[in-house]
Amino acid sequence: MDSNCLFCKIVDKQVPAKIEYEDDDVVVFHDINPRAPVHLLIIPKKHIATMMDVKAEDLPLMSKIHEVAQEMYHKQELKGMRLINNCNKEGGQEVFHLHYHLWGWKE
Ligand code: DGP
Repeated sequence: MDSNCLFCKIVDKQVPAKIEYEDDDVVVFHDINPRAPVHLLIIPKKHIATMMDVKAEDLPLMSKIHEVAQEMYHKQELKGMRLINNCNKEGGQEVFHLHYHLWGWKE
């Protein structure tokens, strides 16, 4: 855990969030500023700053994130979704803890 990281604080329940799903590796919560009818953030519990910091040893975690995205698709009864990662400031990243935006549409 990085004590200066907002999303680590959400993982640690120091900062409240509307949590949709949690297991040993991953947390899913609603984005505070939704940009789609369903806007979830899927994050690893492990602090990884950006997608470019993902290592080969993290590949099972990346696979898990995709599995959880599929689960959220069914749970939210979506008909379509986008899974988006903003990488680095120039790529629009504001929070430097790896996260995937799940934008979903029910119709
Ligand atoms: P990005 O630009 O990809 O780093 O997206 C960061 C997202 O995090 C942005 O859509 C807003 C969301 N966000 C920022 N602070 C909070 C917070 O305290 N709680 C929740 N639920 N979402 C947050």
